[in-house]
Amino acid sequence: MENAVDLAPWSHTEFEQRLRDKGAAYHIHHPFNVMLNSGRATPEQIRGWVANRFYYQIAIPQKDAAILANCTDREVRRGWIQRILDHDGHGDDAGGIEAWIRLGLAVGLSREEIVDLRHVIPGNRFAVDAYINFCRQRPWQESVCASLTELFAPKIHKERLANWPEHYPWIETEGLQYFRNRVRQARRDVEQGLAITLAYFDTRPLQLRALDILQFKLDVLWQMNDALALKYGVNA
Ligand code: AHQ
Repeated sequence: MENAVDLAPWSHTEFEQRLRDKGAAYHIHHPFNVMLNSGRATPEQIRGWVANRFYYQIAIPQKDAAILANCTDREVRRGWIQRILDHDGHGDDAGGIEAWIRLGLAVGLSREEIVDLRHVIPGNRFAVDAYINFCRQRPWQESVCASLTELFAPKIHKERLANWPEHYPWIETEGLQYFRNRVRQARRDVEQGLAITLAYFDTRPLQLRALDILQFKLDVLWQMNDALALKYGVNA
């Protein structure tokens, strides 16, 4: 039987560190992503990745709208709504979904074949749908916690920006604008998401639940890469 001290909640510092430690399972370490960022991907594998990740990109504002719909806290909603504007666009800013289509054009896809989702494979689709449905059905605080895979996202965006121009000179640099935008936006997103998570998950059982939620979202991203590896192969 654990003693009472073991059941006390972790401090915010320790809880945050345990969330960050789960980064070991982040998709930056998936063989398909390692292949992409080490210059070993073929144009066909890159096009497959961009076309399938588009299904994730268009899911983001939908899952964020689901979180807003479930959220009863006006202050949280005032902050969270920015995520929808970031992806759908706002005013003169065409938004992240349009920037992702720009990436698709830069890697040789047509706008039509990106937006009609003809290249989206089942394992990718089902992983993304699991994330949207999680955010529709679970308490909004759990969906906020699930977004914290973005703790690890600035690194992966910076890796692409550093490596792709050298490895894939055939991809015009304007196509990488999405990743440039996300380095800043991910940092801002994480500030809000982490503060909500550290405050809401305030008992040891809730903190353990938070780690399981983060693992679920890590599995969503990992599964997307598994499906791509099966479909397009992974070059050693
Ligand atoms: O471009 C990404 C993005 O806008 C988001 C939102 C966030 C969420 O709310 O779940 N997660 C996320 C991610 C984006 N890009 C992924 C990538 O590898 O380019 C990483 C992904 C994430 O870390 O969850």
